[in-house]
Amino acid sequence: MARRFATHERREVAALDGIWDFAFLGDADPDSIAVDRIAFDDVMAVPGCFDATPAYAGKRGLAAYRIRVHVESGVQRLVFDGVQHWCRAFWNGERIQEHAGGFSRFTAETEADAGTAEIVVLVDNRFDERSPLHMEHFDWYAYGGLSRSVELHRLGPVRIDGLRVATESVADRRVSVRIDYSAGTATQVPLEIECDGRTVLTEPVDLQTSGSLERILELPWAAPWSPAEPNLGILTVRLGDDDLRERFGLREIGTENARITVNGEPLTLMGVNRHEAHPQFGHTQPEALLVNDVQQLQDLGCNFVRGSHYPLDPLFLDLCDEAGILVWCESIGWQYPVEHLTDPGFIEAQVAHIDEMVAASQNHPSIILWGILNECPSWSEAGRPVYATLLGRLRELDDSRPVTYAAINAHDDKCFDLVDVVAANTYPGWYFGDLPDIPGELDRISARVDALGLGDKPLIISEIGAGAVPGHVDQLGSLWTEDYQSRLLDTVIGHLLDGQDRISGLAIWVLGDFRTTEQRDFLLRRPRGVNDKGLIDEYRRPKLAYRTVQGHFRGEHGRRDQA
Ligand code: ADA
Repeated sequence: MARRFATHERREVAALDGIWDFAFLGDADPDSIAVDRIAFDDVMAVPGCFDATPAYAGKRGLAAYRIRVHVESGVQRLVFDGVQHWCRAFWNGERIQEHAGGFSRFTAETEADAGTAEIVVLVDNRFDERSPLHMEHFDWYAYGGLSRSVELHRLGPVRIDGLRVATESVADRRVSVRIDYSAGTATQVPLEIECDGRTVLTEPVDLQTSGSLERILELPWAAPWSPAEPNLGILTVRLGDDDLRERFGLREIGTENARITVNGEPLTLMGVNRHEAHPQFGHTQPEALLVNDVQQLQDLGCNFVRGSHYPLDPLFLDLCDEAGILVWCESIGWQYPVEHLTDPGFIEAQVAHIDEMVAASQNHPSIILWGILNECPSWSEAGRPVYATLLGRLRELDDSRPVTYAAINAHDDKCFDLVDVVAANTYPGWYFGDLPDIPGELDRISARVDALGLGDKPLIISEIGAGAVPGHVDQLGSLWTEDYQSRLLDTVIGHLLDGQDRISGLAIWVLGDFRTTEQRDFLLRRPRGVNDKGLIDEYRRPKLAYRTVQGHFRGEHGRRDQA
């Protein structure tokens, strides 16, 4: 997959991105498909979303993708960076993997003889019980397809399955490294770790059939990562004949006096939410689009972006690491009903998805917050155990970052005590009240959090905004005009800059316009079928509010002024 560094030097890796054979099978039941008899009558780009192309626009159903590859004998690992949103993978007709849930990396393995192999992936974008994480009422269009890159890795008997690099101490330039491995049998192999071209460790290690190796490394030359100085290091691990490279940043995230800190420096987060969507590419994020988006985040003066509402493209995270943009990364969720949240199958799927999110993204220094379950029933007693379970899982996997969720109604919320950072979505001046009500609403949220005895926790307004149909103006500056959106955001940011310092983070809803669900009640509230609360439209053209926000963010809260 397109990354900003090579992830392997020794391991044989083939990028399978390109044009695959394609067939749209529509309403078919995947269990009834004879994979060797599919009539592949079309082609499709990988990565890509078939239902964002003109020929299959808006289609829901089963689709089949096929590619033929030449392989040497041995264990083959397919690495999928994201498939929307259910799939079943076949290797020469044999089923090797099934996966539900888009936006997260998973793998499929098989042992193969040398020769040409045929890989077929059945992909389904329908909403049903096979995909408990995806629901039709979400306020975004759930595009289908092999939406992110696919790679084929050839593995030897000893394989590195995962690598975690975590800062132990910035002052002492110390990191901990955990290498997850598997080996056919118990064996002894050399372990070498190199950082920034210097060998930092060489030793023989005894491996079991699978396990983890943990080491502490001193890297006296390494410069810390911060938003102002986003210094990055590259760590190469070689274990037997396998290897894995990861990029990391030496930095510590904390919370202190109701603020998030990076390397002990308190921050005010000023930024936006961002969806990974484009009218022509669906959830696929072409490299040029990612560069565009990061440039616009920088141009706006954002030091913060919330990846709403699912795990992010690895290349976007690479670019944020380099730009020093701080990221809130969250698991998929959007107003799941209580019954959904309390279903054990759903919880199991969320835990698996969180595990995949953390495994794929944990080494990005730009990620300063893990989040879960956007706007779900954290207001209900029934929801509380789910929040406790999922936040607990995040802490278990990674105790180096604070955890949070965006609450739909801060005034009734019942789970704020479970998080490290409190976050509230609110739409004064849009879904309720008028422009003059905005300051009072922000102050009331702050007061409620303090009244709960949580005055020491940072508080982020994780969504706030207004719809603006691109180019729409009128003499009154009424709802849906660019002018109204601009005035609303001016009022919000103006209040926060005018001494409201209880709130230490803001993520405006939203960077770019994006297509919403096809559900009729939604469409009636979303002109053009688009959620148009963007500062830019879906083709990234700035609206009036872009300049307003930029004026504020680049002034007192300019990105480079932080940390
Ligand atoms: C919610 C939700 C967003 C979006 C927004 C809106 O806050 O979290 O995903 O739907 O409302 O535009 O109404």
